[in-house]
Amino acid sequence: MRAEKTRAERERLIVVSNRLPFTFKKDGAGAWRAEPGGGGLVTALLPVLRDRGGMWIGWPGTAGDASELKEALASAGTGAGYRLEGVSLTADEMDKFYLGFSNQIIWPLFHDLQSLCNFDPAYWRTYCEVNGKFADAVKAHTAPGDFIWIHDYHLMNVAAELRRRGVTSRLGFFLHIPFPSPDLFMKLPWRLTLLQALLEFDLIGFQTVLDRRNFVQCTRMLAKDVQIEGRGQVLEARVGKRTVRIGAFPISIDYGAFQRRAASPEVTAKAQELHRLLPERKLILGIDRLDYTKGIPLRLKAFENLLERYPELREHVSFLQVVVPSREDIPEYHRLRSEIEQLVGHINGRFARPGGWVPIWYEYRNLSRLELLAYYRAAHIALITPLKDGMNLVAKEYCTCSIEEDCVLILSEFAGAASQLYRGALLVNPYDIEGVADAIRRAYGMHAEERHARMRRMRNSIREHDVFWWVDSFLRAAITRDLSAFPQPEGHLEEDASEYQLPF
Ligand code: GDG
Repeated sequence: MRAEKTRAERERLIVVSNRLPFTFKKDGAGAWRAEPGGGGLVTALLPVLRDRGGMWIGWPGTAGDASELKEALASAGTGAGYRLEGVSLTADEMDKFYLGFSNQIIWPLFHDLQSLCNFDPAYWRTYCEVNGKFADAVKAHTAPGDFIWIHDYHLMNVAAELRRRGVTSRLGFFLHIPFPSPDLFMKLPWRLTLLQALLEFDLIGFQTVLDRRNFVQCTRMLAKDVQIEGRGQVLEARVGKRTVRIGAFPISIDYGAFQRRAASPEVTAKAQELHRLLPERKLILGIDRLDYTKGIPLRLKAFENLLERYPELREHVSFLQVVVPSREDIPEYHRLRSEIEQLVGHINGRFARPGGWVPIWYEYRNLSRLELLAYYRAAHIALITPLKDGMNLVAKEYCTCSIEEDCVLILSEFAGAASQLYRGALLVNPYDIEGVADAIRRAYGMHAEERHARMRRMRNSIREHDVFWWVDSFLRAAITRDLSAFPQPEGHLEEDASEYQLPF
């Protein structure tokens, strides 16, 4: 163990993601300025990157030549405590690699929405080229012995491109979105190449055992000579002479930081202000990026169904739906926004009372951190009903910020978070409009004792398996020799559980 630790400590950690954890904007004088992006991933990786003298490689967020940003990258890196290296992408590459292959093929397909895919072969070609560009950057800035951790569906080909360039360093990959069942993965015209590319990594991490099982099944169907064995959190695949580890590592949040900030006087005051606006009413909250996977129209229909079937709840609940702008360059997202806004107008038009109650408060904007936490703290019920979601951190953040433990989480059984929070949340099928309406009614009438017990269970689980646990377990899975140290984490669904066996 000691020898393994020493080896791990010596290795630099190189993180590679589509976007760098900073955004770069020009100031009034025309100089580039870096603004740090928040987020649990950055927070969790920061101590490791600082200790090991690490580096983050990614696209800086502006089309054009990253060398223009050299100074801004260097000074942002000095401030952050790790190096930043930019990968330049042209507008055409962004169009075909990011908006095209990543977000019009992989994103819908891996979220079970095959009918929204646009299988344009030009997208695939550019995806391969851009993954090659990332591999060039990784090769140029790393040394043998570094541990290279690549993130997410934009960069699934990078290991294959690195091996082609002779890089022998150990490579890890984490998929933040779900991995689809074979029925869906088989639709992908480039399925075999992509699967073989993933098997070039040394460790492949998924959010849940269900995603890992889907990957294992696809591998068994497409790559018959690969033997996969093991139990617990991490399995092993024999790929020729190599061993590839395949694990389930549910991502999480910085529990301590969220809880502390939620308890701050500013957040408390803002949450109380919201309660004053809603006397005698329960606040139901939905917060999502604008995305068709988040199930917003069906959720609004479920709320309408609630008001229709349970008129006694009218004027006693208000639904605050925040939609955060996202991927506005894709036509599908425009259509979705119009659909949501029409539904909100329709439902408010049907039930609102002049000068009085408005059933849905709708906000289409980015919230500040303070607003976000105040909304979490103020809401009596969170309604998180994605059609499919890798994990869904909003669910974990909501529970963590509910420091009085006196509220209810309604959660889609198709969110990765359900495999961890199923004992505390009210699980729903987001396609079942009446079922979701009934869950809201149940949450509304739930006794305080049950609310506390459920919330405490979820908060304990999130505290125990926070984002630092996630980073640590992924990195240990990459280096440890003894996989018996990786039983399935307690309280998470097991390999043989399917979403249809969840307790309701
Ligand atoms: C992908 C996978 C997986 C949201 N609105 C505002 C805001 N947020 C923050 C939340 C949360 C994050 O954005 C959203 O995280 P999610 O997990 O819900 O969703 P995706 O962005 O789709 O992320 C997902 C995740 O990767 C991690 O692996 O869980 O399944 O799809 O942290 O707090 N933050 C601020 N203002 C907002 O208006 N400041």
